[in-house]
Amino acid sequence: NAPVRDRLRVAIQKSGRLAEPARALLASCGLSWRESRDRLFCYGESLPIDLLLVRDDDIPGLIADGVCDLGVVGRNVLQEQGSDRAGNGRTLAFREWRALGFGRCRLDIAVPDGWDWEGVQQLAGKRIATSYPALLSRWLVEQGVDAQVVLLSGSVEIAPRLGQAEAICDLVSSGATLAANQLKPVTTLLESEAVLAGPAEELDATRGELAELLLRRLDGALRIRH
Ligand code: PRT
Ligand code: ZN
Repeated sequence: NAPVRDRLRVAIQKSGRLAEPARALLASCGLSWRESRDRLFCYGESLPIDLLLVRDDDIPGLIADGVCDLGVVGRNVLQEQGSDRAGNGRTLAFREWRALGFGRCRLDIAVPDGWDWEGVQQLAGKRIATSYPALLSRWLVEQGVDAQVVLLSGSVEIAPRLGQAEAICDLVSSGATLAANQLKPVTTLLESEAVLAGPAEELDATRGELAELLLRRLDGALRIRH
């Protein structure tokens, strides 16, 4: 059994698109921290709520393992890892607690500019490059389309030009990256934004109360923003 913790631990991205907005949102909830020298851990000063600074991809697993209580992560990452776990028959240990309204993007299918798009059946028999294999596979099954998923960890948008795939499934915000690669978005699998993720089951009493307090302040801060 893990030792009892009486402080709440929140994982956020160390660097990247969600790092600063996540800190700013938590600061607007009245949290303040003292940073450790290695900048991986921030000790909560105003409240017993600490930050762990990590890769976004690690956040769902840290919550599932109970290393962290909460996390700020893209819905795309949370759902990808959730679908992957579900596909492997594991119980879902984390879920979305709140949508946070920043880091908005879409997970889209994009095809070469020159295609006349007639619908998802056009993807049958094609190769689709993505970093989101679980979400894409589930969507293809739902759509009844038999296509091949090609897993790439990055630079997905150049896969069609390299001949690795005919289409891609990737995050899009402005669309500039697609356009620069002669691709066009044709359908959306997921509308994403940063979310507060937490365990699927309740926290113990002490951390549960801290989480409640944080949620109340968060809801107040989010109301003011919108
Ligand atoms: O180092 P670490 O693993 O923590 O970071 P990362 O590089 O995996 O993530 P990061 O910082 O790039 O993104 C973190 C989260 O931001 C994502 O999981 C999304 O939830 C969210 N987000 C919002 C985006 C975008 N918008 C976005 N546009 N993540 C990535 N992109 C990429 C996209 O993949 C494409 O390459 O930006 C490019 C497209 O942008 P446009 O504007 O040209 O369409
Ligand atoms: Zn990442």
